[in-house]
Amino acid sequence: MKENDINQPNRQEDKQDDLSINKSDGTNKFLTTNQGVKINDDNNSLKSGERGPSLLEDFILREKITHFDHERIPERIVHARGSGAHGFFEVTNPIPQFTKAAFLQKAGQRTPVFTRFSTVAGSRGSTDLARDVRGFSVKFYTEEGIYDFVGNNMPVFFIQDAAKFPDLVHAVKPEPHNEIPQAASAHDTFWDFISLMPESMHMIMWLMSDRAIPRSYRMQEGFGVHTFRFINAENESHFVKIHWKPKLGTHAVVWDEAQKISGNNPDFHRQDLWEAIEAGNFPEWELGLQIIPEADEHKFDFDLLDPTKIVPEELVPITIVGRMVLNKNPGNFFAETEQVAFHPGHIVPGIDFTNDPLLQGRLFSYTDTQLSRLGSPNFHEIPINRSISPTHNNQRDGHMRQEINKGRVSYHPNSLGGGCPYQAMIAEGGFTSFNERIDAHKVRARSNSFNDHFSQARMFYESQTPTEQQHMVKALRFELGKVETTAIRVRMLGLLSKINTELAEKVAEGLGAKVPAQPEQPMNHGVGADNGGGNEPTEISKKIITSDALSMIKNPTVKPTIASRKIAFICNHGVSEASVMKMKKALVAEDAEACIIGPNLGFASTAEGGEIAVKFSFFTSSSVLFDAVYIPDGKNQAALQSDPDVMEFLNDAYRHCKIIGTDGDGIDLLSAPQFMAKGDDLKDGGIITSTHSGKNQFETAFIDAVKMHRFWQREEVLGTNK
Ligand code: HDE
Repeated sequence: MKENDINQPNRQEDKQDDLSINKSDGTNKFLTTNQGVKINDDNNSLKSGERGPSLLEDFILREKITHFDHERIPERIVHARGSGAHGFFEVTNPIPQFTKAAFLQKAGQRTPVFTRFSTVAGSRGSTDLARDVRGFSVKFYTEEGIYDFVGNNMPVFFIQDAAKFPDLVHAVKPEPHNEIPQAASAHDTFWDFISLMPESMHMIMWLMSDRAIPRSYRMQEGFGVHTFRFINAENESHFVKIHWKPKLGTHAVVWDEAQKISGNNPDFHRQDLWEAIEAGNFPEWELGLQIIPEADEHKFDFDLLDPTKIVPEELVPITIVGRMVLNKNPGNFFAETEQVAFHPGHIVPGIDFTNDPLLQGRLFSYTDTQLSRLGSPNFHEIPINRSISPTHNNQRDGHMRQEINKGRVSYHPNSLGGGCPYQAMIAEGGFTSFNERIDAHKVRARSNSFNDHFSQARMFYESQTPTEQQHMVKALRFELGKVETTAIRVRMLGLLSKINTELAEKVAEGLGAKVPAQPEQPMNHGVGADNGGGNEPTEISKKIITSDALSMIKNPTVKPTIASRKIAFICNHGVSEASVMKMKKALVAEDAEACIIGPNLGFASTAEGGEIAVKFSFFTSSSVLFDAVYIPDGKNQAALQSDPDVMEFLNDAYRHCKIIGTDGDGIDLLSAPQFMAKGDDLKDGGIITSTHSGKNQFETAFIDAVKMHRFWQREEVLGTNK
């Protein structure tokens, strides 16, 4: 292991080399016990006679079964379901003026990372497509030790104080008496809690938006949520909000689609991440920072320490400082993705905390949880968690200790060990906390500056396009529609009316309920029994603005790309090979994937007398697993109308506002009235045909349409926007 030297940044290979120490491969090796004894018969236990009882002395059987019995560890209390990948972070715009963190000093400098994405509420085996927040954690193996970014795909949180976290999680998890429902917030206990927690309203707006059902882990943003501090070499502090911006843009599926994906492929996001990396479509994000001088701390009409607030990008623009590329799948899910242990308290010199009371509580929780999950204070020695800059200290022993510390000295100060390991001066990289002045009474209370719970919730809702707003209305109708207790629904309608009356009215209409004239005052909310102070909502701030960055459709970072998108080619026997190949070539040139679907697996015969390989059949596949549909030319294409699986495929694609392209006679498959108004009049501009687009530009017209992700105007035709 090399000495940690900030002039010698770690390379991605350094962590891979470090992991390789623990890798094992049984190829061309004898089967052995854990004690290294070669096994002669792994199929039969030792018995007293061929038909007799097994013998206790069978150490091979005992070892194998015992190990198996203990294979499982407790899943994460939250974020149990996740997927991870290796990669690197590269500085594009060094910021030594803001931080002395060694890994952010030089353009082109790379740091190995391991990144894990997750849902929050569901168990390890639950669906990827739950309506939920997504965790976004990045372990940076820097030359100064581990820095963990432990964020979410939404920039705010449900609660303002760590004391409420166990309550929040108890409320959202399956109800304790019957453990129903799995990976879903649509149930009474969650909305009971939320309806009594006005501070959660901003987060609820995000959770009810399509951000909660991403198209892919690769197409979601990441946010640090809390305000952090960056400290430079002069010990000056700046407040920082941390963002990850996906290179592929931020995209979601629609709720009906999400539910169907959960049935068709509950591993949809996990598989998407895995396959993209295997195919060389390496997911990439830009790291952006909103940097706020210390002197501007009180400049905003919200508190920078309040994790239910964002700093609108219009007020403080984002500075891009680097990029993260994920380019290597884990070799072993358990060893890497399951055993990785993130902690917002893993920081390096140049990064520090603020007094956000949610963050402060997290600083306790993450080590504590690893003790029960991974079972020992030595979890930092597990290969995926191991720092690749050297570690030396006087901590000793404990369960499963791997390190063999030399010598008789395990204390500091010492003379017998020459004073080693010695403390580092600041100039030598020694960590010091930011020297913040604190002069206060000890109180169990919350600052009044945390009291405005509705302005930013309203800003979020009013920044969305009508399509996105309608999706939120429907999400709320769905979620509250699953709530059985009427009083909870009504209480929620009261809170929604404080965000936007039209929103509340529309949700109420779907629920067959009335918005209460006077929203119910939440019980015991944030107020201690005696102090009378606390956190009652105040009047809404006057300075409401809208922010395009909050909408996924208007977002200025929308990227015009179809890279890695999966396009379903609907092919009957007799399909035109020329029509298939021309579109396939155009898509591959854009790094998209042409997925041939046919009546049966294997091959489809072509009009030209040849065959094309068929990877999916209409029976094994479903439209929700693809981004768009292409129907190539071919005399027999229309005959597929008699196949209910094909029609379900097309109806779903149409309903989910996907782009459908047809070449030549392919359009005949769409002759049903749900696609065509009359004759050859198309129902909408999301159907791109070779005749309408002009033969030469057809492929380009189709690709440009797919770049829009979805043809949302179709919802008006369908009436699904009601
Ligand atoms: Fe976490 N959170 N959290 N959290 N969190 C955990 O740590 C906790 C919060 C986040 O991929 C746990 O190792 C408390 C906010 C992610 O392994 C646990 C509070 C944000 C992950 C824990 C919060 C997060 C976790 C469970 C409120 C976004 C998955 C297993 C005070 C900024 C990390 C574990 C991974 C995991 C506690 C709130 C993000 C129990 C007490 C806010 C991405 O320690």
